[in-house]
Amino acid sequence: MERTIAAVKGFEILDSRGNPTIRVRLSLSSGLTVSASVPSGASTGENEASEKRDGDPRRYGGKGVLQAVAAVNDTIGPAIIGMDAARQVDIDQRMIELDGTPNKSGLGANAILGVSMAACRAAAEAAGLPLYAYLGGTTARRLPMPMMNVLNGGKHADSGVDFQEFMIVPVGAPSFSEALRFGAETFHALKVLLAQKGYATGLGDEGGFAPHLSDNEQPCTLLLEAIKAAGFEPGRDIAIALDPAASSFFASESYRLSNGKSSLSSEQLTAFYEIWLGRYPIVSLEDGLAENDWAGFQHQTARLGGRVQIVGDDIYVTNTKFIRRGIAENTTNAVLIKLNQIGTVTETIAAVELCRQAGWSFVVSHRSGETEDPFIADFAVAMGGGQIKCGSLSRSERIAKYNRLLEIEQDLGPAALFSNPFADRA
Ligand code: 2PG
Ligand code: MG
Repeated sequence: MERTIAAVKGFEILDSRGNPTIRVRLSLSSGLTVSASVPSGASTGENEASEKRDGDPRRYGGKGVLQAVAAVNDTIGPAIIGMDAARQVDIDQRMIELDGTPNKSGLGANAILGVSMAACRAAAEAAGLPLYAYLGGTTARRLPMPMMNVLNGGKHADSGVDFQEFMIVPVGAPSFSEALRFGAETFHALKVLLAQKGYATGLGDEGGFAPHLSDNEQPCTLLLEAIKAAGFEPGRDIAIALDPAASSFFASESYRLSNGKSSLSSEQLTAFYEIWLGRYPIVSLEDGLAENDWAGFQHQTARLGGRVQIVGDDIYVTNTKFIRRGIAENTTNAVLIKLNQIGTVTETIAAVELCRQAGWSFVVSHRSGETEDPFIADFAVAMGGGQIKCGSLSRSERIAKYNRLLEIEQDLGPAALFSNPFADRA
């Protein structure tokens, strides 16, 4: 059969931080060859599927991925050669069995995901369909609202700001391409503003600015100023989304904010966010609390969930086991979806399906260490959830996703849908 997997080859490439990651090239018996590349996080959840790194200090400071490459070439390849590339569930299941561990630490989630994505892309191409239509069906046509991380802090920058991501969300844009324009114009206005105020305009890991600021709130006021300077109205045209990534400043049972020199309980931190909701047009709050603070999240969702989207990232790690608990306990009202947190396309789609069943929203997401592979752009359209976060308006590994979404918008023509996912919360 033309769709039969004929060859699988993994090798080391570099990600956007200059660290090794894995690329898989997969060929079908028809001769068709595709590749897929795996991203890597910095603020990782402790329950994420395990990314295999060599730990050999003589290569890339221990970050080499030659063992994961060997897993692809010596173990996974021989086991899936001969399989139909369109049998995604079977291929993913076969790799899970070969791995034999609960967190994919046997072969490495990076090895497994590279093959999973490559098989998916090969099957789409063999079917003569763009990836978004292959995965999402012929009626997949919703372009996602982008959340664009224009100010980077936390583990993605060296800026003294505890909170990791300050994102702009062009809720008033009529189309994806206009949303991108709103974002880019605000990004440029922000640069001018930072320069005028004497701040550095160097970039953080996700392509947003990373100035040294005096506290965690200053980024929000700067965003408001930049939105206005670009000629938009905060709230109506462009709203704000936050990912404090609170696991990264949680220690010894409290939240430690370096700038304020304060140590807050989970309820105090939620009260702090509540004040911000009154001051800024915030539509989405991701990882406002730490990954094991289930009770804190439940309280936060009860208190703020009617006004703002409460997104769980590190707490769920795209794993249906944790998302199911979250749904049962009303822990949040939305989930961040990252393919490499769980390690296969099949399991990522299962996480999305669980959100859909519960009536929860979900946000398809990049990692802070990315490659030029735009897989998640197609994936977001296929899943139809209407939200994506893939970084700022600079750095090609981020722009690759936006440009692919522009291409999909062109492809769909007048059939494309785009709307404000937060309209009912306004
Ligand atoms: C996050 C991600 C992506 P990282 O926390 O949501 O922005 O960061 O990839 O470093 O985990
Ligand atoms: Mg996050």
